[in-house]
Amino acid sequence: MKYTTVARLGRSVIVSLMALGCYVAAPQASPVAVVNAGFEDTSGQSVFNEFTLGQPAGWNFHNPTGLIGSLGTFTGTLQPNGSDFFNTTAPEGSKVSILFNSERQGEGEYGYVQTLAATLQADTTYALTVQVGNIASGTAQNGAFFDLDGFPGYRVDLLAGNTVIAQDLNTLAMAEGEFALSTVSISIGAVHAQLGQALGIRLVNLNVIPDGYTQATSPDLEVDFDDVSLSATTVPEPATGLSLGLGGGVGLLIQCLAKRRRLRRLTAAAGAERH
Ligand SMILES: [Ca+2]
Ligand SMILES: [Ca+2]
Repeated sequence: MKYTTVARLGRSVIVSLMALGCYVAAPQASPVAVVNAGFEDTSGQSVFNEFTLGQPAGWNFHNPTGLIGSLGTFTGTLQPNGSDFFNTTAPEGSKVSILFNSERQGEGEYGYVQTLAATLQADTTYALTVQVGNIASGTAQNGAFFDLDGFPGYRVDLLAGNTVIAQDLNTLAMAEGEFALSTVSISIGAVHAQLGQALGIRLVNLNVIPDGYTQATSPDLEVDFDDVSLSATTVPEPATGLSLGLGGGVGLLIQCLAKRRRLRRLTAAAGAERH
């Protein structure tokens, strides 16, 4: 059968389904709550020039090699002014999170992790987006110069329980002073080993020394994150969705017609009983 014929038939089936009142709405993406998703809540942190230093509210540390807490490693936020460090202001709100170190370059990854209230659901597509920034060298408000040449790499993990179910492993390449949007998505079917386990988001500075440097000569290494967003879209059951193929659409049309015939028979029977 030619494609155009199939397409025409497909349209006819959909139009017929709608005319018969069998229309099924397209699935809608629902936001999944993330605490302090834009790092604007700096409560508990100390102010240092255009930075705040400490642990962002709602986020725990991912600290497998103990970098966080050691000399020269700083977490918290930066308020980019659009000229120093970044070519723009923050992608969301006025602040971005920082993962900075100047002493332990190349000694393992570190970052932030948040366990969400939501749990992994069957028949659902998840989409996680995060702005990732490659901070440029610059001078802070107190006149201190920071050499931030190069980029140490990043990773964004979507977790269920302790298991990574999807990730972006450093696929973006940002110029100095630029942000780019990382997207991680996964469709969960009827069966998955982590169903019901708490979802989580992990944002990582890979802390890899840029080419051409050693630890002794390495610039300070920093990755910035902002505007974390997770959505969940329920995937329709195969028998009821409009995303099914032509054969499935015809099947649904037949089901719908049969249902209408049954209703008509019941209505006629009820009418006959009343007379
Ligand atoms: Ca922000
Ligand atoms: Ca840089």
